[in-house]
Amino acid sequence: RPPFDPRDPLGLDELLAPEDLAVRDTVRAWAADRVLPHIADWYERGELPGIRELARELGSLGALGMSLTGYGCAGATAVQYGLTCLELEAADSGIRSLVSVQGSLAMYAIHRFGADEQKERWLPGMAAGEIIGCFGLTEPDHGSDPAGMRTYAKRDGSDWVLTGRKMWITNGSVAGVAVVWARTDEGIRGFLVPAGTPGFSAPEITHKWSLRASVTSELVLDEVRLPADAVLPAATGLGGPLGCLNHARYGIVWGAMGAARACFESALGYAKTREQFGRPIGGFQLTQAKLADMALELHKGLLLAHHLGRRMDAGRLRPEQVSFGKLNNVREAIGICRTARTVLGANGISLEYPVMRHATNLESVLTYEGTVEMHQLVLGKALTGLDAFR
Ligand code: TGC
Ligand code: FAD
Repeated sequence: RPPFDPRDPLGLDELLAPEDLAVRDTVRAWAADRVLPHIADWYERGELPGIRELARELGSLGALGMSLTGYGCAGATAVQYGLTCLELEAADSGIRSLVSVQGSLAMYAIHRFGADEQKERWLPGMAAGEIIGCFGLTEPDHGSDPAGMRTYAKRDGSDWVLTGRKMWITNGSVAGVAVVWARTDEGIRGFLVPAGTPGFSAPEITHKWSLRASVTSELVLDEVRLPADAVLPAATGLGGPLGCLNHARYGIVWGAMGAARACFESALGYAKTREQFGRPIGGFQLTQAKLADMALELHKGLLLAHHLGRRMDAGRLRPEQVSFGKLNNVREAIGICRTARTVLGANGISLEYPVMRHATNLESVLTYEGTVEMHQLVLGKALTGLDAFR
């Protein structure tokens, strides 16, 4: 029998091909070198300094638009993309967010719905990390219910003129191109708005207590005039942006388990060395119960992520199954982080350890890409056939 590995108690590594392991190990080594030594400091300062350099390095790793094909994209499998999200989020959710928004939202939208000229213009630079993208769907008054968006694009001759506001947009202030979803007389359409277009600005949102090492912005569109070829031709209706969300939510199914893994490992290491009442706290039954329960949810979550990845690679992944994974894994990950924090006692609230940082990051992950309640309602509708959103 193979030995029991506390890092991989179910033997899930055996599900991975050598090339999957190579991707995972490369990204893990990059994050250990480029993110982990600095992340507590970045987090405390509420900054992601060197974001452009980090984006270029992630581009060199092939992590941007990773499972897309052509235009300099790596053409990796969904499982490999998932492993990349896992390793990046084990460092910090902010780094995984940078990659999710770039690849699964902005690049994915252009790749899936764009004209050939739009793909040629934007995708190679985005895959290389030379151009950062953002994805503007949420508005100040329309988050869970994007169908009610107010941002409006009207035709003026062959031009489009966009007016409105987007809120909570990851990468917004550093983006060279914003994918902006707007209401038109023909339904919801997607527009490519280059940074610097007159009337367009992206002020950064500050005073966040979560995802502090991530750029989050407002997008202000004040009579932004765009040429006819700025619209994504193949996306009409809310199904366009929601289709992109499936891909990003899938990455989060894996990513959340990365944050959970980091917290579990921190708690396990701490429990074996921290002594109270004359012996390691890991020797107490109550601590062992916590560790066992954390390990259960962590590795069940990884198994689920793997299963969904295989389905995505086979072209058989349904949006409801993505909701299943996002709902379960983020909710369980935040539970693991909170339990890990208790194992660390007072040290659990210190930035010297990763648990509080991950736990507060996951508060955003719980909300973005569809809140817990939205995914419960998606599943509720799929189970009952009854729509409870309205
Ligand atoms: P509904 O009537 O159900 O659907 C409208 C049209 O969309 C289609 N559709 C989907 N298509 C593909 N994938 C999905 N998951 C889809 N869900 C729905 C649907 O078939 C329909 O198509 P058609 O052709 O019939 O018109 O729409 P609804 O208005 O009832 O809303 C459904 C609901 C609530 C599930 C949806 O609005 C929703 O998912 N709300 C949550 C919003 C959300 O997730 N926002 C995320 C913003 S981006 C973000 O957070 C990035 S953070 C990234 C980071 O930093 O990592
Ligand atoms: P609301 O929709 O106002 O919801 C508030 C509460 O009401 C939630 O608990 C919700 O579940 C509940 N609720 C709403 N409707 C119902 C219902 N019918 N039944 C039961 N409960 C309901 N958006 C982007 O477009 N692009 C981005 O890059 C992006 N990045 C983000 C980064 C960060 C750090 C954060 C925090 C958010 C980001 N978002 C982004 C926005 C995110 O997608 C939204 O915050 C999210 O969709 C929820 O919208 P809301 O905040 O307006 O909450």
